[in-house]
Amino acid sequence: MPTLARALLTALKDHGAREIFGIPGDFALPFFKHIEDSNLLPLHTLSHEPGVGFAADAAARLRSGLGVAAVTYGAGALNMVNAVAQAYAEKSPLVVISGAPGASEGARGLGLHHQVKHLDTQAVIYRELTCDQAILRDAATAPAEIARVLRNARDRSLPVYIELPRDMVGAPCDDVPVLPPLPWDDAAARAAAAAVMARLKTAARPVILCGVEIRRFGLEDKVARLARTLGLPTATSFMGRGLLAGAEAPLMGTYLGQAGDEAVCHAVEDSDALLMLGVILADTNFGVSARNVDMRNAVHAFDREVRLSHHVYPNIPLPALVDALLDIAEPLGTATAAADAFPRGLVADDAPVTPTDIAMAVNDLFDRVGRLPIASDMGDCLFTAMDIEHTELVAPGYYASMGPGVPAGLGLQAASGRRPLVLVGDGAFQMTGWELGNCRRHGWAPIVILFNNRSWEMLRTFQPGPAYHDLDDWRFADMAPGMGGAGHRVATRVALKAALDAAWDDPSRFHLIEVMLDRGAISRTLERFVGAIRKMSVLGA
Ligand code: S1T
Ligand code: MG
Repeated sequence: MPTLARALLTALKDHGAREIFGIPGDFALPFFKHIEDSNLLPLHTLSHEPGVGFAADAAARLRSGLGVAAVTYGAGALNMVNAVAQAYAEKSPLVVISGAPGASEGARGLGLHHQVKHLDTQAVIYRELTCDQAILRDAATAPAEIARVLRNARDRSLPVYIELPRDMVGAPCDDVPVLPPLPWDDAAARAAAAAVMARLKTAARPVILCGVEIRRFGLEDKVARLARTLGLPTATSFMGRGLLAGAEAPLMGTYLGQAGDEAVCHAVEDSDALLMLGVILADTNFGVSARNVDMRNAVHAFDREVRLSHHVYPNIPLPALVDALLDIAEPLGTATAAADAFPRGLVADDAPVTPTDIAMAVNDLFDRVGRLPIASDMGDCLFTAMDIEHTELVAPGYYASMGPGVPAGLGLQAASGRRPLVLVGDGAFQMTGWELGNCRRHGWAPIVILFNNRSWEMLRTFQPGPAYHDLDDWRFADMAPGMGGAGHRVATRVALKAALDAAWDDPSRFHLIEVMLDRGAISRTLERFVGAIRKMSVLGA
């Protein structure tokens, strides 16, 4: 009979996990020993738990499968709360495994190190960040607990929490079963699909809007086929950026309200039957809409529910709805993909660099070597990414935390073996960019473009004036060699192109390209985003 640790590791692998990111602590050392000895899943340790959570979340998003973050009790797990919150808000199936004190340790009447108010304070906090939890105090019930929790992570694409007391790691434990998918009523899925199709048929301007759940449930090819069959104009939400990239679909582009392409904005907002598949109804997806989407005519399929004006079809998983729609889909239009309008052809001269130049340089590189997966942090780098060729993009498009950029890039390379491009601002790099120091021992070699405007520039666009937006010039590129990488500090377009080419030509280590930007030099998307928000005067003083 295997140990509880081995049964858990085998179950993670059986449910699609392919690696573990983590930082141990004394409450987690017995489990980490099992991870290494069992060799069931590779272990990638990093330097700070926020990075562990962001990296595991990115691996989950790229693979549309489970990401795993293993940490110690208290200081470790609570350090990772923000990253898990982002995974929850953005529907990423992140499995958090935390070590914990053994059953008898609390009985001595002493406060335990890493304990907060009570021994279960951490579990109480994680109940708010996850869709299911298991505290493995009994090896007899552990297999069923683990099976239930991992099925919820997989089928609901949300984080889950597993607490593993250190005195339980070696307990004999039965294997963990892989449960069948959460059940649903196929007749209800077909009824919902029929109602959706009837709505689309009677509409004059039906449009499809694609959101993150399409990626989370591995539905891109099916949705591309659905859009092609229906022949309807199709856009992605801000968070859904990069979806259907490379799939043949009548893709218009990314809907960014008034901050984005005008034709896409009008098509989505003027639609009398907007079919939203897997879209998070959030301010970053719809916050700068010129006109609110008319939800009375819209269809919203999200979080295992289909809403069609005032009708609600409960417990309809998105995959079931898409399959049912594919069964009855017929041509309703003749939409075709929009011509590629991404800026290309960087003029390699001595002019200072702007964010749009960075997008151009990246598009030119992609034309030359093929597309790279991108991890973007929060800041103008994410808005600049809207001008980059469609490719896999992992970014905090809704919860909008700073910090994921570099660790998510490491997660992308660990999960895919492909060299990623990371886009990050100087403020965000100050938070988690130092995880680059772990690349050498893991054999990772991301190309990192650091937008160094010596500023919290995005905040300054919201609130011009205060000096607290000013940051110092940390000369990040100078620090790269000491961390095992190469650094380039560039201030002109010709130097940017040379640095990007040199980085691509050297896959042996990470390359940190520190691009000096003037304060006030922002992307056109951020400019339009802030302009639209100003018009809505939600920024206050
Ligand atoms: N802390 C964390 C963890 N996440 C955040 N999103 C914020 C604070 C607020 C915040 C922004 S954008 C921003 C902050 C501080 C400045 C980002 O600076 P930098 O990385 O240098 O990028 P850029 O100069 O392009 O703005 C969002 C609005 O919440
Ligand atoms: Mg900045």
